[in-house]
Order: sequence, then C-alpha cells, then structure tokens
Amino acid sequence: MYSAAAAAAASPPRRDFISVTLSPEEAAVGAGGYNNSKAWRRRSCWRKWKQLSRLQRSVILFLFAFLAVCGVISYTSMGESWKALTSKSSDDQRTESEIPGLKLANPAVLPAPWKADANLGNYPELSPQKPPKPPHVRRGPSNLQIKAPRKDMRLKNQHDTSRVAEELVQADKEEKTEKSVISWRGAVIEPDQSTEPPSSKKKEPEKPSSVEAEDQKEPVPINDRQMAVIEAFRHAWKGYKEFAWGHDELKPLSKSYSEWFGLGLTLIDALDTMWILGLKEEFEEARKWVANNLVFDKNVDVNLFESTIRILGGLLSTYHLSGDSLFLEKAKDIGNRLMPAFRTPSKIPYSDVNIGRGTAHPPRWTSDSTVAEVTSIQLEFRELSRLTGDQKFQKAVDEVMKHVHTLSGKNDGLVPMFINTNSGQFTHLGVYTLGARADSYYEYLLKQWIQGGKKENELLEDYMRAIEGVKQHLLQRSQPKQLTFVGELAHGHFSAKMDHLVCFLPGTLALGAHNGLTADHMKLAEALIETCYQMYAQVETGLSPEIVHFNLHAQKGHKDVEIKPADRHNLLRPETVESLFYMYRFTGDKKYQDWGWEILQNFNKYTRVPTGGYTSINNVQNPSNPEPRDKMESFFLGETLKYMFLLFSDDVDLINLDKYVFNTEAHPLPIWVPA
Ligand code: DMJ
Repeated sequence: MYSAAAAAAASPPRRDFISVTLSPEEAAVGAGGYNNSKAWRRRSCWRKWKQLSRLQRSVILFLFAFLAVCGVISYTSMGESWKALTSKSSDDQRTESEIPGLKLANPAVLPAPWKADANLGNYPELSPQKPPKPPHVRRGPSNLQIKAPRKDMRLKNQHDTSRVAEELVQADKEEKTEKSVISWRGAVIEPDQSTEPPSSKKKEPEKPSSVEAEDQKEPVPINDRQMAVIEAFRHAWKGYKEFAWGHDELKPLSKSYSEWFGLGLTLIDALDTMWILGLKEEFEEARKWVANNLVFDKNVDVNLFESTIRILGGLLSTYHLSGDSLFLEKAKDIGNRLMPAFRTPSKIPYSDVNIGRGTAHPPRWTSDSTVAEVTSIQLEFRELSRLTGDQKFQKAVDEVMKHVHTLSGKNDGLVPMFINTNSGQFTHLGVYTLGARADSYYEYLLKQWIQGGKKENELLEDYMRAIEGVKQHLLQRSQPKQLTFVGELAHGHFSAKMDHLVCFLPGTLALGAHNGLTADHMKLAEALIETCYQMYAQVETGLSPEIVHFNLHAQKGHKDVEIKPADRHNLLRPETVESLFYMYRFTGDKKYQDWGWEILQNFNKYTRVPTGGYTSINNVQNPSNPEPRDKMESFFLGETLKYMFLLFSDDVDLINLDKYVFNTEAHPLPIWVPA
C-alpha cells in the first residue's frame, strides 16, 4: 500500500539553504583562528552582510521593517489597557512580615444583639436591628484597581467573554519567576501601590474590630422571612438547651446528645449566628457556658480541620462581632493546642490532634491527610496570627499552601483528594472532584486571596486555573432540562455524580466575580445555582439528597436528577442556601430568596422535631416517612440558618461582603486592608 511515509523515504529530502562563501579570515575561524575582539566581530558582520545576495538583504531588511511597525502598533494599542506590574513575585509578597502593614477593612462591629421577642408569632414587636455604618469604610474591593464594573453594578448583566485562565496560563509560561500582570477585560488587577511595604519588625497584636460606629444608618427592619428563621433557630436551640446543653450535637428524637470532641460544638458553632440574629438572651447564656465550662485541656483527639473551622473560626468571628476578649482568649488556647498537627516530616499536617497531650497523628489506616482539610484551615490561622501578633500560626498554614502550589499531580488546576504527610506528595492520583475531600481547597484559594487584600497572586492563579479545569473536565449538561452540573473524573472517566457539597461553588464563583474576576464566573454561578435548586425541587420532599447522579441522555419519564438508595439522606447541609445568599446579595434577584424560602419550609415540614430541634433524615424521596436520623449537625445552626437569615435580608451591611469573608463554616472573618 502506497503511503506518504514510503514516498518520503524513497526520495531524498529537499533542503532549503543559503550559500555563504567564507573569506580567508572566516576560514581561519573554522580552523581555530577565532579572534573575539570587537573590531573583528564588527568587520566580520559587515563582510557577511556584503556577501549576501541582493534578494537576501532585501528579505532581511523587509523583516526588520515589519517587526518595527508591529512593535509600534502593539505599543500604542496595548499601552492603554495593560498595566505593567512592577511588584515582586507573589512569593515575596507572602512573607510573614507583610502582615504588620495590614489593617482591618472595617473597624467592623455589629450592634450588640437586641432581644428578640419570645413570642414567636409576634414579629412586629421586635426592635429592628441597627447595623452601624462604620466610619471611613472603604467600600468595594480594597486594593484592586477594578476597571469597568462599578461597585453597585449587577454582575449578572455583564457580558464579558474574556479568557482569563488562558491569559494566566500563557503569562505563567512566559514568566516563570516574576509574574507582573494579571489582567482581563473588565478588570485590571494590580497590587495597590499604596500598600505599606512589608515590615520586618515584629508586629503588634491587632485590636478587636469591635469599635463603635460613628454614624448610624437607618435601621433595616427584620422581615417576616427573617423572623421565620429566628423562630426556626429558637426551636432548634430549645432542643439543644433542654437535651444536649454543652455537648456536641443534639439527638432530638431520643432527647439526648452525641459527643464528637466533647467541646460543646453546636454551642460554639452557633455563637455568631445568635449575634447576627439578635438573640441576646441566648447569646449571653452561651457566653456564660464558654466562660465557665469550655476547657480545652482535655485528653481528647480532635480533627484538625473540623475543630479549626467550627471552634477556632466560631470563636474568632464571635470575638470580632462582639469585641469580647473572652472569645479571643479561647481562640488562642485552641489555636496553640492544634499546632502539634504541623509537626510532620513534610509539614503537611496530620488529620488528628490530642489537644490535651499535644500529640498529633494521622488516621490509623494511612499516613495521608485529606487535601481539602489541610488547605481549608488557613483563613482561621492567618487571622489568629494577625490578632495575636504571633506569626507561627500563619507561617504553618502558608507553608502548606506554598507547598501544594508547587506540587505535580494536578490536572489543569484540579487537585487529587489525598496528600501524604511524610512525602508531602499527592496520593491516589487521577480522581478529581469538587465534592467531598477537595471542595474547600478551591473555596479557600479565593477566600485567602480576598482576606489578604488580593495581593497573593499564587492563590488567585491557582483558583483561576482550577475553575478553568472545572470547565474543561467536569462540566456537563443534564437531560431533559439541560442543567449545568459539576461531575467527577476518575482516571479519565467522567461520572455524572455531584455531591450536594459542590453547591458551595456557585456562591464562591459569584464572590470571585464580585471581587473583579471575570464575569464568565458569574454566568457559571447562575447556571450552577439553578442546578442546585433543582436538586431540591425535583425531589419528593423538596429537599436535596447528599449525592445526585444526573441523566446525560433523555429518557421518557426521567428527571434530570437520579438518586441512588445509599445517597438519599439529607444532613441539613448549608451549601445551596449559602450560594443562594451570595447570588441574592450580588444580583438582587428575588427568585433566590424565594428558592431559599421553599427550602426553609421543607426543612420545617420534614425535619423539625416537635419537642425541639431539627433532625437529619434518611430518605428525601419519601414524604410520608423521611426516616429521621436523630441528629442535628452543628452546622445547621452555624451555617444553614445563618445563611437563610442573611439571604432574606436586604441589608448589605449585615455582614458586608466587602469587609468580611466567611470561612467554610460560615463564620465571618475580617478582610485585611493596607494601613
Ligand atoms: C461544614 O462543616 C462545612 O461547610 C464544610 O466545609 C463542609 N461540610 C459541612 C457542611 O456541609
């Protein structure tokens, strides 16, 4: 059979060449008579030029002229829209000495919680909340130069088709060591030149952010839906108080409790929710328990991630909202007790710490840690350093992020689920998800970048690249409704499986877009939140299961969402409500409030236990018997109800998203800004 390869082999290869005759001197070079003097080199070039044919010279001259014209054109057209970034690499920017130059975006304080009316039906008697307008607040992104989108612009109306990730990847290829510009249409991001240079002095501990506001804005009255959230919270709290006070979780059916760490998990997780909801009495009672009964000097193993996001995060945010130093003292205590987790060969922390003994260890069956766990403790430890002036907390967690940034084994920014604490390398390569074990890695890339004043470019790069990875490998559309969903990839095989946990993503994407990232992200957020809502709406109880599988092929009588028997449970998780909150804040589209309202009603219908508390259920597909599990997770009070309350609020200053960043357990922490 005749083939092109055979033909190529038969005929001698054709070569294009320019013949150059060597002069005696040049011949001498070949013979070893090389003379590197300037005069010799000049002479030699001139001779070579003269030896070229007229055609050859014309071609070269034309090329030079062409390049010069191109240079002039590109200089004039790009000069307007591109800013050269003269800062050093982001690595340099992330030194610990940078922190002293940072201050709170807002000497933020919410008003002391007012007493909500004990009469649940008597909403109008409640005094309205008075969120103060902090003085000299810098509104909008703090140290970005954002062009185009105004602060109050509804991002959903933007039509930005720029290719951010491609630009980032391209820029990275061109500049391996020094990244100077991250830019895309609609937003040019550059470091704030007014940022104080990092100081090498040991920083002073930060003051609490609870400073009285100078001018008060008009109070925004609590509306009926918010009141319904307050009522739900009180009902949950009633069960906890009666049957589980000071214990980790309420078991509302058996009217008892379960212990995980034995640290009053629900109570601590709920502190800032009570503050935000204005439940003064409940807050004061809980504060008393913290003051008198919360003791960390206990021979108990805790999970580093869970205790960081729930306990450390909860204490820090409560300290910021209330200004009460009790919570900072407790935060310092638990923070110090968690530090032994970082004593590993690779500095990738172990999953578990004994907070009484000061020892840490991985799970019994492996020396791996979960990637999401080791990369989602940074907001809290960084804030603890800022507040205490002790850099060791930030240093430990920053080191983890820097290390993960350099690791191989990623797939277009997507990370595997496990990392080894000895080698520091990813393990179980080839499986990529935005669900369990990887989810909050992506969330914390963006949120750390926001927390730190949008200067840590490596975090932003990793985030942008990962979202491109999601688009490239994990996005699909379901049938029949064409819902955009995020599936999983296992060794090259796509699975149409999506955890409810992934529903954090629309909110995170929207937060990024609000902070100046490409409007493409907002469009994706809009598509994904619709999908997350459908994960509730297409189910018999109107509550989402833990995991869904989407139909990729239209089949008569089949919905988009399929549920496997093992995945039918609902743990009262917050992710969809969380994203609804962000979407409403940034778009003002009331449909997001309405969707959240439906969800709250279904929680009330199927998970509320009459004697107090709410329960996880085993079967979202059976409205006549959803099979209560007899457990109320602490995040129902820490997150789900808090995000519901915020979703139904029209007060953008009730946890202003330009001043606070929520940790992955819904505890708001202040955004740092330059002095
Ligand atoms: C919470 O502890 C946090 O939101 C975490 O990021 C994921 N799991 C639960 C809620 O689903």
